[in-house]
Amino acid sequence: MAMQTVATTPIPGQRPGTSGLRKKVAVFQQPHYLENFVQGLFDTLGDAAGKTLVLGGDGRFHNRNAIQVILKMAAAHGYARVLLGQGGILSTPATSCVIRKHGASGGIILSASHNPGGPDGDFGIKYNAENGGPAPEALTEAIYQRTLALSQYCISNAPDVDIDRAGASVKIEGMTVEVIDSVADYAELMSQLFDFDAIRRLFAAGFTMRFDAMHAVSGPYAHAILEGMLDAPAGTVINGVPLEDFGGLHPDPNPVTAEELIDIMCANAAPDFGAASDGDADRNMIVGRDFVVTPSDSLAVLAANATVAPGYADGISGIARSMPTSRAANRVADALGVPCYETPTGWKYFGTLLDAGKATLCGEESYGTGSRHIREKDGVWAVLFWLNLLAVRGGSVRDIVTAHWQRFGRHYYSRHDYEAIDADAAHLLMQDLRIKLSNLPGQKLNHYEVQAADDFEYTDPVDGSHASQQGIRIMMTDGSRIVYRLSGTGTEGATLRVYLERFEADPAQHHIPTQQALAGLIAIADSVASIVMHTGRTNPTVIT
Ligand code: VG1
Ligand code: CO
Repeated sequence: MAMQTVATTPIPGQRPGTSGLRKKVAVFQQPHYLENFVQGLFDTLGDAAGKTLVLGGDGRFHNRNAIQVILKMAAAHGYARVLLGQGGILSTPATSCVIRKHGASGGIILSASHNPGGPDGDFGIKYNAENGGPAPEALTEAIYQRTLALSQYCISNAPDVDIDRAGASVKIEGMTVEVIDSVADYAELMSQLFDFDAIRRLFAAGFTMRFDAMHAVSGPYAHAILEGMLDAPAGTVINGVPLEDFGGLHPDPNPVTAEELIDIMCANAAPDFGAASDGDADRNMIVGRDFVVTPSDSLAVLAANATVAPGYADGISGIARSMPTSRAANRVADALGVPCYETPTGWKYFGTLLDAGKATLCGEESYGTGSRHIREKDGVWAVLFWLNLLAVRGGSVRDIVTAHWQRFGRHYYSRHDYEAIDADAAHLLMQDLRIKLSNLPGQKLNHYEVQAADDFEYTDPVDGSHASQQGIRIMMTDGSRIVYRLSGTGTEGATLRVYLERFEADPAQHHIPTQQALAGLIAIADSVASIVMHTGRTNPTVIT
């Protein structure tokens, strides 16, 4: 075994997006590609003596190769210890949990999350800091700058290590690799937050559920917790074995891509409760019998009922939501007398608020919900929270949500995605919109009137860091909104996201199909931004 220094040259384009560096697998397979990024990361982090790194991924194609490379580079960089998920498997929330529980200095997660996998799919790498949360913008930018100045990387020439035996401890140079159970620490944390006895009684009484793991990393967690610890019947978890290509499917838990679950939940004799999670298990979709819960509503419902769960029995200090997420959570925060923070898209912006105790629950419209228990959004956690709520309150998912609307009013909400459009055309669309902003207030558009229009900017109330150009908002006098953003997680062209929201106070008007309820705003969204003209698309590729 010996350390080696390998000459390299900078590779352009290694700037992390909303959640890490994501590229096609073929890009990551290029010589030095992964190594350059990891060296850029380690150089930026500095001295690793005495430090522990957590390492794992969502099991997608290229995961196992990348794990071996990173282990050898971590050894060369001087880490004392790596906690490695067995088989290279650790969900994003489990990584956050392990970092915090074991006092690690940070962790590397190999995942492209909800993006498809397999040899022709996507791969990704993200770094989480000591608090268990995604690296803040300043750190990811420093890593990127470092990748532009590299001339070499360091790696041990040790043989590959066996990553499949939990409990094993192997040495690479001076570094110890401990292979840990991928699920245990996380499952223990869940048992501390939720009333497992009540959920066990619910299943014992005949409550039925399907959890669609989408052949992604939530499978082992859902099996161990739902069927193992909570005695849900075998077969509750479907598609529960992680596959390198997710079975050729798109591991994104929304009603379009999780079609199998939606079909099950809409069939006769559907189970009482359905849920799905994404590639790295940080997202969740909640479904009742013939009833899909929007993520924005899910956050609001959990916030309004948080005290049913033992981990939140003392109530919540505040809520944080990403800007495009609906303001259903604000109404709950107002009723509870706690603040509701509005942050840019991406979980990294919640970290400071959680660390400072300002927010207890956080959520994004993109099927992400989480809390102070870790520093990532957490799919299985959200599902357990709903189970705890159903066990305590009784009734159906539909009952709970419609009662919530009756009390707080309903925020009709939808996101229209235009995927893989030409990147230049997408930027031009946003640029044109920015030019129009100052003229919009006061304009009458159909039966709406624009009250304000801006490009969302954010100053972190804890550390003062600033983010600009985080999404264009058009706000109407009746409280309706249209938001436009370009995605920061795609790997092909650009993706335009259009977020639509309309508030309806009158319970007699709560049963309109969502797209119909939003039809007026949808038409305005297209005409103001000239979406058809810029993108050549007459319809979105995905509607959630
Ligand atoms: C999307 C979502 C965002 C989420 C991010 C990472 O980002 O909109 O809310 O935090 O994915 O989720 P973007 O930039 O494509 O809109 V995950 O589960 O892919 O790590
Ligand atoms: Co994810």
